[in-house]
Parts: sequence; structure tokens; C-alpha cells
Amino acid sequence: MSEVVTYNREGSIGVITVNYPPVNALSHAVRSGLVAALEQGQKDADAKVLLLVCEGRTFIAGADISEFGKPMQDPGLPSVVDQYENCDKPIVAAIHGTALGGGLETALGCHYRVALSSAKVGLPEVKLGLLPGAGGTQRLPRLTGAQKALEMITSGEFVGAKDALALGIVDAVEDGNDIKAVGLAYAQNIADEGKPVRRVRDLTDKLEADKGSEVFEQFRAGLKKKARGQFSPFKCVDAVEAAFSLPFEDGMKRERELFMECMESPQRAGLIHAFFAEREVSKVKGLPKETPVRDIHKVGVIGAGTMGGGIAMNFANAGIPVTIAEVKQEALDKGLAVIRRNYENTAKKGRITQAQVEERMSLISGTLTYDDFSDVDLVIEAVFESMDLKRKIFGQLDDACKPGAILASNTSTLSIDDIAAATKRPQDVIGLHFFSPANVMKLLEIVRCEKTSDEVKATAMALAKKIRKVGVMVGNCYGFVGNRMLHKRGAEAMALVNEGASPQQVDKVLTDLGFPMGQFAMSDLAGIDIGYSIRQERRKAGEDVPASWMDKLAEQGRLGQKTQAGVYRYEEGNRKPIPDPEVDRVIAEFRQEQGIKSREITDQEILERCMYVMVNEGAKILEEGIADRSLDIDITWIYGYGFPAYRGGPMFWADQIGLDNILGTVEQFYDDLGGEQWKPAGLLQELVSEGRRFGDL
Ligand code: T1G
Repeated sequence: MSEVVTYNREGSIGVITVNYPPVNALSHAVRSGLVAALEQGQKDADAKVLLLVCEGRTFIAGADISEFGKPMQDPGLPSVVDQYENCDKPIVAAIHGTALGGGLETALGCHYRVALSSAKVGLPEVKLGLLPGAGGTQRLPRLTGAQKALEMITSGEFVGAKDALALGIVDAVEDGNDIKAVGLAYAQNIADEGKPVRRVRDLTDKLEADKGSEVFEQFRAGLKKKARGQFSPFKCVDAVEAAFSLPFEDGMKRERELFMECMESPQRAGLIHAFFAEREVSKVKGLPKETPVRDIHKVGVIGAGTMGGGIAMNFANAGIPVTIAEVKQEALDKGLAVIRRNYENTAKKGRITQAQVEERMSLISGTLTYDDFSDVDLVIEAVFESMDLKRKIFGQLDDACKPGAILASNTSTLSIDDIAAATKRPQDVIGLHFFSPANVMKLLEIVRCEKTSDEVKATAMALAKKIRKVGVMVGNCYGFVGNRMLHKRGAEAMALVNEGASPQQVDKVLTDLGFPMGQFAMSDLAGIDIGYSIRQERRKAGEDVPASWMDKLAEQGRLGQKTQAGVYRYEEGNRKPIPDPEVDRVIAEFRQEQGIKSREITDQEILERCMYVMVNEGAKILEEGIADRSLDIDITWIYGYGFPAYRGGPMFWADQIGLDNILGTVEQFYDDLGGEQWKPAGLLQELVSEGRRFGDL
């Protein structure tokens, strides 16, 4: 008998129980155990109906992702599900937690499904670069019809139990949290009423209704925009379409072919790396799991601007009262009005109710004095990038806040150590770097300073989860991890334009790679004045920052989207970047002033210079211990800078290309172009000489 799947009988119900923490994933042992338990149940003459139920916090949450990429062992999941479906005794699946991927497919192989009202179901394989490979693309549409099956399978989004009932995915929903009792009662009812075996594969009415429908072409067209550059979403549509054009067995064969194509796609490896990396970043090196965490019941935010407002919304969304401080009432009123407008726009889109708008607004208050921060557990400063101003504010917070309150800065570049030194409690100071728009972007770069205590680090990591962010712990240096690499890419992009490329050529190389927008379109979104004031700040500090044609644009008032003209121009109310000959003129004039003779530049050179400079900088960041692991860098870029998750992040992507190839090119650029940014990182040279990869670190 398998350890992870057991069989016993309760009255006339044969109970098959899966118990394989943490999420009852369909590992080889679980698949074999399911088959063995089914055989027992079939042989058990006193068992009239079988019940499939799981121990722990959830029903089966899918295939065991950690087995992907390794040789598949029999029984394969499709055959396990077939055996359940072909059982001559009715089988009930009792669902709690999340029935996902192969877990939902197993339940669809059963003949009846009952769920707790708190349960969710879904087929999220597309988020791993795959498609449902155990009949989900053939059985789900037989219950829901084409439209809903396509929505669920191409988005991977979960569906709540009540909606699953309305869609016919489950047959009953019960309140409470004792899934075994609910399952047994439902199975007993099936037995008492002598209900028959009911195979989903035999259902055809929903198929007839959508046969030959346009819905498949409509979905493909929609995916061209939504899933640009991705492989598996389109294969998902092909597989579901097969359910409407082929008999069940042939549809299953087609599903398997398409599944294997996804398995072989490099995007699968990238997305599975991103899946596990997102979970690993929460385990910080040198920070034991049992490190005490402080309670955060009340928060203060300084600055009601774009960042301050977005940051405050995260806490209100999590039910934590937050007070925003400003210097002038007018600025405060403006900031609070922007927050209300954002919430009301979200309500207009039906994502929250008006009642939730009022509830969240009731958690947000304003003040013009730090005296109102005397009892907060955390303050986050979000004022503009000036070290003098931040040090002054932290000195004042040190006096205003209670002992044990955490003082955090949302600075995106300045030294947290220098800010902490302005207080008598550097152990309670940390960087909480949010990304614009702060209420939307998932990344929270958590910057430890030299003296930050473990308790404050652990509290920040736990808080990230609470406000539904992906927290990545990094060390303190100029630009931390994300911006430090971004600035290198930005400088290379500028140099490439100086030498002859056009901004739109550079941006196209980056969007073709999968970024949602290019370097220069991003500058226009962020505001050209932001980069300009940072460069001016550094020049004021005596740093030698080279002249730039971007400064000319800023001085002409071309600040980007907000002035409808920056590197690109924008039509009223439209964010689509339009190349502007006026900018080409400014660039040509700049080259002349600088005595630069422009040359033809290939897309490949642009790709290598923009991306390899980041990889080289990433290696230096790892060497310096600013990031503990390459996956910390990957997750930072995926959730903070739109690096395509299907490429796994910049360091994983580099491993795929081959570090020897990258080092060879970096050394060539160092010879040809010079500059600190192209000095090969020692770690990169070391890994290549040892035939190792970032992923081996
Ligand atoms: N396989 C292996 N490990 C898994 C896993 C899985 N499917 N799901 C979760 N884990 C691990 C995870 O790495 C973490 O480990 C721990 O469980 C808790 O997870 C044929 C091909 C279920 C909603 O895509 O979405 O079926 O870090 O931190 O926030 O068609 O995990 O503790 O060591 O995320 O409460 C389809 C993936 C697979 C679901 C729970 N299934 N999982 O979220 O906890 S493909 C999925 C999730 C498939 C078939 C195909 C979430 C969750 P550790 P967690 P959580």
C-alpha cells in the first residue's frame, strides 16, 4: 500500500485518500497510489460508491512540477484519469482548497464533484508554458462549452466554487470546512439513489452548440495582443478546438501532441524556473524561518504623490489603516482625490464594489504633522530623490515615532545606510522600494542596510506577502539590483543611439525580446524629468555624467507622456508612442556637437549590448552579495521591469544562451568600447572556466 494514497471503506463508501503535503501534487508515488487504491475499491464488493478526497490544506494542486524536465514514469496521468473514468462504480471527487491542473483533470475523470464553498478550481498550466495534458482540454469544454473553457485554459485563472457550480464543473457546493464529511454525505446520497456512472467524455450537448464556432479564431486574435511572444496559449486554443472537431480519443491524442510541443518549448523551462524562483525568494539566506516578526497594525506614508498614494492603497487593500502626511493641505487633498479616483475606476471595471471603495477610503486618512505617527508600527517615506531631504525627514521621524516602529524609505537609488545614519535606530531602518504604479506592480525590493535587524528584515518579508507583493531582499548599493542593472542598459541604449541607432530601433529589439515596452518608451512613461533631475543631482555632487540628447529634450519641455512629447510623441489620450522627426533632428544635432559619425547598427548588436551589459552587472551584483542568488535577480526583473517570465529572467536567460558565449562577447565589447560596464565580472569568468552556470550557484 502506498504511503501517500490510502484506501479504506466507511459503510458502503470506498474512500481513496491522498496525503502528500504540501499540496498533494501528482508525483509518481501519488499516481501509482491512485491506481492501486482504485483497484482496491473496484475489488471491494461492499463499496458501492468510491470517494476521492485529500488530506491537508488542499485537493490535488496539479502534476508535480518538480518532476518536469525529468524522464516521465508510468503510470502517466492521462491513463490514471482514464482508469478512474472507466471505473464501473460511481466515483465522487470532494474538493477543498484548490483543485488545479492535473488535480482538476483527475476530478473531471471522476463521475461527480462536490466542493466546499471556499474552494477554487483552475487549469493554470499555461502559466507554466504548458497546457492541460490529462484531458482537461477535452473534458472541460464538454461541461462548460467553448467560450468558458478557452477563458479558463488560456488565462489559467482560478474559478470560485459557486461559479464552478454555475458552469457545471462541480455538481454541488457545501459550506463548512470538513471536506471528508461533505464528501461522504454526497457519496452516500449517490449510493442511496443508485445514481449511475456518468463519464464526462460521453457528454456532447455543449460540443454540438459550439461546433464550427468563430470563438476559436476570436481567441487567437485576442491572444496576439495579450500573449504576445508566448507559445503555449495558442496551443491551448488548438487543443480545445480539437474537442469540437474530433472524437474524444482523437482529441486526447491531439492534446498529447500539443502538450509535448509545449514541453519541448524553452518557454516551459523559463516559466517553471519563474514559478519556483518566486517561492524561493521568500526564503532569505541567513534569516531563519522562526525569526520573530513585528505586528503591523497601523502605517504612515510620507508624500501623497503618485508613489505615496499607490503605496497607501496597498495597505488599505489589506485592511491596514494608513495615514498619509503632506506639507500642504492642498497637496494632501489632491493626493487623496487621486486615490479615490483610482478606486472608483477599479469599481467601474467591476473589480471591486462601491462598498469596498468606501471601506478602503475609510482606512486612509491624511495629516500635516508627524505627531500623528506617534503610534504607527511602520512609516514609509516616499518623497522626491534628495538625500538632504530624506535625512531631515528620518531625523524627525526618529523623534516622532514610538520605539520599535520601522522606518522605511521608498528611495529607488539613494543609500539606505546614509538615510539610516540620520537616526538613532538604524537597526529599525530598511528600504521598501515599490514600483510605479505602486498599487499594481507586484515587486517590492526590500533593501537591508548594514544595521537592519533580522526582526525588521523578517517583518518586511512577511509584510510583502500580506500586501500581495513579491518581496525580494537585496543589499544596499546605488540603484540596488533592479535600477543598477537598468541604468547600465539605459546607458548602453543611449550610446547605441549616439552611435547611429534610432530610439525606436532599440525599443523594437527589447519588445521583440518580450518586454512590454522599450527603454525609451519607458523613459517617456516614467517622465524624462525624473532621469534629468537624477543626472543633475549627480552632476551637482561632482560626478562626471556625460552630456545627453535626453537633456535637450527635457530642457525643451518634452518630458514624455505627461507632456504628450518626449522621445516619442503621443496623440491626445493615447499612450501609443509615435516616432517624431523632431527628435531625430535633436539626436543628429547632438551627434554633430559631439563629433560623432553615425554608423549602421544591427539588431543583434543592440540585443547583446542592452542585455549582456545587464547580465555582466548581475554577475557583479552576485559577487558583491547585493543579491544572494541569481533567482533573486530574475524575480526582480520579472515582477519589477516586465522581463518576459517565459524567458525565466535575465540570469536564467543568460544560462540558456550559454555563459561562454556571453563572456566572449562581453570581452569583445570591453576591447572595442571599453568602460567599466564591460569589464568582465570575475564571477562570469570563474563560472565559464568551471563550466558552471548562474543556476548552479
Ligand atoms: N508541484 C510541486 N510543488 C508544488 C506545486 C506543484 N504543482 N504547487 C505548489 N508546490 C509547492 C511550492 O513550490 C511550495 O514549496 C509549496 O508547494 C507551497 O506552495 C498534466 C501538466 C497550489 C495555489 O500550476 O498555484 O498539472 O516553497 O507557496 O501560496 O495537466 O502553489 O514550500 O518548498 O505556492 O498557498 C498545474 C501551482 C501543474 C499549481 C498554493 N498546477 N501551485 O499556493 O503556496 S501542471 C499549478 C500553485 C499540471 C497537467 C499539468 C500554488 C497553490 P515550498 P505556495 P500557496
